[in-house]
Amino acid sequence: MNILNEISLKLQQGNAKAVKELVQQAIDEGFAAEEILEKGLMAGIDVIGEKFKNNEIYVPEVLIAARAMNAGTALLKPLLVSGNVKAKGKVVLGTVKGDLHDIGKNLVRMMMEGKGLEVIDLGIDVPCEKFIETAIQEKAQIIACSALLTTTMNEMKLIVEAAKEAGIRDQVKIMIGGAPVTDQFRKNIGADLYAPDAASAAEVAVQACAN
Ligand code: B1M
Repeated sequence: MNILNEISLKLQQGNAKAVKELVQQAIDEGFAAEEILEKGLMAGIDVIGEKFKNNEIYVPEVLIAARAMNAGTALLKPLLVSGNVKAKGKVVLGTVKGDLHDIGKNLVRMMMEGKGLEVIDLGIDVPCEKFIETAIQEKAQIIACSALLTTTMNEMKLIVEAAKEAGIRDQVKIMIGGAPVTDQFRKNIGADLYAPDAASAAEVAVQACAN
């Protein structure tokens, strides 16, 4: 079996130790970090998501798979984040209130840092006020919000409104992303930037900070 398929399979089995070993082996064999991420780790977690949706597995299994995913991404981090890059802007990043999903957000952080942006990561379940307060204190150019649930993505609209109320709407760009989020949703809520994945999130953020 191809090593990337093996990574995907071990991740689905929640075997963090094997995932770590296989990811290291794939790195040593010369696979690109992006390929290991996409075709190994992400392929595996997508199968988990599908099974979860169909009630074939439950939260504990998903959590164990998420732990294995994190073990794999930790090894990829130094390869995805290149050093020696000068900071080009400041981003306040977090997963919105009510939402505990952080694997995608962590990838966004990795990629943004890799492009030289300074990222203040507020973590998960971040209330709207915290995003605004931190953006003001830190004079950030971008508030970047991640949401994985259709029930929590509406928090993003509240963040746009809160930025208006706080009088910082013209000083900070609001960027949104996460599996259920689309560019149409961005337009609907009046946010500025949308990116479908972590790599483009970093590119879009760098561009926005340069403007
Ligand atoms: Co949850 N969960 N989960 N879950 N979970 C999903 C999201 C779900 C789609 C599964 C399913 O039904 N198929 C479903 C959501 C349905 C919906 O709303 N439409 C779901 C559900 C229902 C739930 C619970 C409600 C289940 C329950 O308790 N009954 C519950 C909610 C808890 C809460 O948040 N309040 C729950 C819990 C969990 C765990 C805690 C067990 C665990 C999270 C662990 C963790 O994150 N530390 C978990 C997981 C792992 C998943 C799946 C399987 C995987 C998510 C993931 O990490 N994907 C997920 C199914 C799936 O997505 N296939 C599912 C990999 C990650 C790299 O992708 O986060 O999409 P993603 O990030 C992408 C892009 O979206 C983008 O970049 C990344 C790729 O480069 N991106 C951005 C992300 N943020 C961005 C921000 C940007 C730009 C791009 O700009 C700022």
